[in-house]
Amino acid sequence: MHDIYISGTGHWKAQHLVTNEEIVSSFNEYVRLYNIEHEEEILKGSKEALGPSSVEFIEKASGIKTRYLIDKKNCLDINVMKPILSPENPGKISILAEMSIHAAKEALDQAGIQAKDVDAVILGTSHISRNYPAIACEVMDELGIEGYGYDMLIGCSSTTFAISNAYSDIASGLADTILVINPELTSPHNDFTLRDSHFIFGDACVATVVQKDSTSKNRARILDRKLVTQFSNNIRSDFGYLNRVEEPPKDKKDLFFKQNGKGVFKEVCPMVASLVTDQLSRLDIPVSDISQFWLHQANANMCRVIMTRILGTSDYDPDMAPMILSEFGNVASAGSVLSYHLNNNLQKGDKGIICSFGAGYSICSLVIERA
Ligand code: CO8
Repeated sequence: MHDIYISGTGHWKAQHLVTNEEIVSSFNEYVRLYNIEHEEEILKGSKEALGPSSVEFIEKASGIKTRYLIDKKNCLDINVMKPILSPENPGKISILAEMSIHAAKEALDQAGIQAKDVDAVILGTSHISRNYPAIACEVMDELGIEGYGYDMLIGCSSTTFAISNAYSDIASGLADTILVINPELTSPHNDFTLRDSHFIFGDACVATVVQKDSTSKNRARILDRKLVTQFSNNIRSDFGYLNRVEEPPKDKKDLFFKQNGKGVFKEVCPMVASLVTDQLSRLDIPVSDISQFWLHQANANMCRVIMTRILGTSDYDPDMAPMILSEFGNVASAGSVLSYHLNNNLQKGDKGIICSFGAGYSICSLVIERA
């Protein structure tokens, strides 16, 4: 059996930084005007008044301070409250492919290889912009990669599950080098008029080179993978091709990302902690041997609860579990690998864990060792 490595990672982030102050100010103005416009119905009790958002709530409840969005102006414009993008068409490169290529080039550079060395592209994401042709095929065409490629979706674990697929393909002899790409353009699917979630998401992309017998100076050997899914409606998106034929049709608002955030928090934290603890015990690796954890970036409190359960103490160095979400917000499946990409302090022989958790539910933990 050959050793299989993460030999390089790369990223793309949207151009515009949006602060909590900016997003709250736009939301609260939207709320003020909504409540004036619907004053009569609110007084009659046929409509509920909307409540204001607050910077203090967001920072305390989530740990998020800023996020990068692809179209700040329109997301904050109270008459628009969404990004506006030009139509996708066969004559131009798609937006997801564009983000992907940017991140892929950095990952290839870091791995010290070229596009022609890649045998396959696995593109995992929470939302895909079209059904076919696969964005992976478009990326391969643009970069000059020959072989096979496909798109896959498993919510916030799309990145780690894609890395695991790459590992399996390499282990089985199907490929030697696989480029995993995870574009997460979340803002088109986020309801910026909803107080519970208007602040959560950011737009970003990561790419990872998974490779047999890598000689990259950045390489980390994948020691183990543990994956689990458990069905839950607590994080749900009903947007899909059946929307067009549903009778009665769904209200547009029902098609966005929706979650029962408290339910997710309560159910997922113990699942993640026991999955990682069981994995380490099966591998006979004491938790004290793990130098860093790059956890899914959904909520800072959630990460702290999970770390406390895994370590058995809340007294740990924050660098052990870097929190990029304060700057990037929740970037769906890109979060754990983005955290690894930006905060990898492993020295030769050190071990770390990349762990995602999210919609599905879906959880994946990858134990790695710096070579
Ligand atoms: N400002 C002020 N008050 C607010 C706000 C706000 N913005 N939002 C809610 N409140 C109010 C609530 O209405 C509530 O009031 P009341 O007590 O009167 O009912 C009160 O504050 C407390 O609300 P919550 O109980 O909901 O607050 P929490 O402390 O639970 O925090 C969070 C809410 C931040 C959502 C938290 O529950 C959380 O982060 N949970 C984890 C969720 C999670 O991990 N989700 C996974 C995310 S999904 C994902 O990662 C990928 C999905 C795919 C991408 C989708 C792209 C769009």
